[in-house]
Amino acid sequence: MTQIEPVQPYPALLLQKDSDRALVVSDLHIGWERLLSQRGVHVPSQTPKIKNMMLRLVKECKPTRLIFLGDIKDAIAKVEIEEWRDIPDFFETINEKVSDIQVVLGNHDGNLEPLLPETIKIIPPTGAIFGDVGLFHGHAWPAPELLGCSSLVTGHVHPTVAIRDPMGFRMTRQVWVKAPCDGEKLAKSLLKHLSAKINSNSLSILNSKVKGKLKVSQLFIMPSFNQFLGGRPINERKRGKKKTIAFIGPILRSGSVNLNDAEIYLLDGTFLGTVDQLKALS
Ligand SMILES: [Mn+2]
Repeated sequence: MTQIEPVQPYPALLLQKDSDRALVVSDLHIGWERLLSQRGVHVPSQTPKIKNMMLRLVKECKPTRLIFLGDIKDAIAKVEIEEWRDIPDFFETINEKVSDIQVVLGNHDGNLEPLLPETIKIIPPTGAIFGDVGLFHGHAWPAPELLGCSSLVTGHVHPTVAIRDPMGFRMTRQVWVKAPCDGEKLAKSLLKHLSAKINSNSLSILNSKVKGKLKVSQLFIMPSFNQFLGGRPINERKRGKKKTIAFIGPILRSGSVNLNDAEIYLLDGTFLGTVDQLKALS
């Protein structure tokens, strides 16, 4: 059994299996200030704040491994000048505290490799496994092996909840999403996706690989570690704009994740209700 526990009140997850403890964070988007600066608002680098929060968590949780679940960078393909400075410095400092660091690549992590110390293990977007938990960023399909884990963890959508009060004011908060996931439906969609890419012989091998130990039954979506970022209100009533649909990634689009019945929690652990219940408030 792998224990899965949000670290209150942080956007961080602690996984425990025997004496192994993995601390998971997602969506740092280091260098996001550049967007402000391009529009004429200049603020100092916010990376020290992200770094300090990380150091505090490491001290508190004493992890044996750190897993970054994608979108370390903010610029999608390019490497901006701020990132040349901030990203190596961030990882060198953290690496002094925890030697085992894995980075699962997200959609913003083009050309990230040269910025990371050599000791850091880079993992493709198809994801990593820790105990009974499959971890991937969420913009791309996971590897079939991950479906043999009972829980999946992703980031990418920066989930928030939006609540409108009787005065008409709207507040949004970062949230955790815990959604039921139909493993068989997910396996079928994944195999369909793979069959378009590979020949039928390797497909039958994959088929047996997934079916033999299909276990996945729930999906956790992590809040972004960078708390300055905007997010997508998970209880939004109107969806359907092509752009949003494309953004949520293949696993949420596959129809195997029951978002309506997903449980929504604030970072301090407060249970708010299901997405369906919260839709009336958005
Ligand atoms: Mn992303």
